[in-house]
Amino acid sequence: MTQLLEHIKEAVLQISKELKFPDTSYLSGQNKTGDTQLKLDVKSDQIITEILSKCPSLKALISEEKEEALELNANAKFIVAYDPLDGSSLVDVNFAVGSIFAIYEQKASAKALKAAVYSIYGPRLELVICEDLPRLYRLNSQNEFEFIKELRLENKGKLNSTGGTQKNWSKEHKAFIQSLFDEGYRLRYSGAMVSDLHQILCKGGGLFSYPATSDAPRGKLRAFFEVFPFAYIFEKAGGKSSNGENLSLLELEFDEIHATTPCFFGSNYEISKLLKADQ
Ligand code: P6P
Repeated sequence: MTQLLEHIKEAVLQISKELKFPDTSYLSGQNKTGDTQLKLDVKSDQIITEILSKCPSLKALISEEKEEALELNANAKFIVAYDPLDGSSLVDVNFAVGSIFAIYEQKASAKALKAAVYSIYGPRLELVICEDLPRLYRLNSQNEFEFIKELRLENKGKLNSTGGTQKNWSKEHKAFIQSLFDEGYRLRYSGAMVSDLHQILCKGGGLFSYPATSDAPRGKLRAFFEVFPFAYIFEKAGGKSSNGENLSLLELEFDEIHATTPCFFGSNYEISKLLKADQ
């Protein structure tokens, strides 16, 4: 695991350099879930593939930008599923974006998750590594990732990060979201889940939601490399996750590597409130 984490650090350092003077133009193609691809999406994917492929403990790579899994070492231990540049469509407006990594042992399954990692390419380069607890690291002036603090969620937060197009929300979801605003929650939504979830983790709590919508009945966010790693991190931080009905997103199982699911991540109070509401 240590060797694999070092390769991830090398890859995110390389991507952060790429983002300093990026080519923000689009390619003609789309990825498997229909997102129009930026040259940056493909470049970030190439960087991660090239660097992580050097790691002997890696069995396979699953990427938002690859149709199929890339088989590497058949007898190796780990499978890494990743979103190479989450929120990439926001690079042209200079918003913080990031890379998300889920590290599975032997099988890509939520129950086989051993670690989750994400980077934030913002005013500073930060990295959260979660095996037992989410630990925040920041790149220092010696170009090393320096440990800053553990991330823990309070029982109740103040932030409400509301994904999806509101006109496509169910009336039940709209009523639930409004009930949080009526309690004084503050809207915090950038359109990059990695940054929106990082803010909730760093500010001690709240709710991030990307529900089933009329235009995305199975949700938009991808299970293996977006939803499962953040569900793992939120639950290790003392919070909860749900698909709107279950008690944890990590109960879900999918065969299709680009499967999506409605998802909610938050402190205990907000997820408990969600499960009592009629979603
Ligand atoms: P919407 C970015 O493309 C992404 O995959 C997530 O990072 C983000 O939370 C979501 O899509 C934004 O989707 O439909 O709210 O613009």
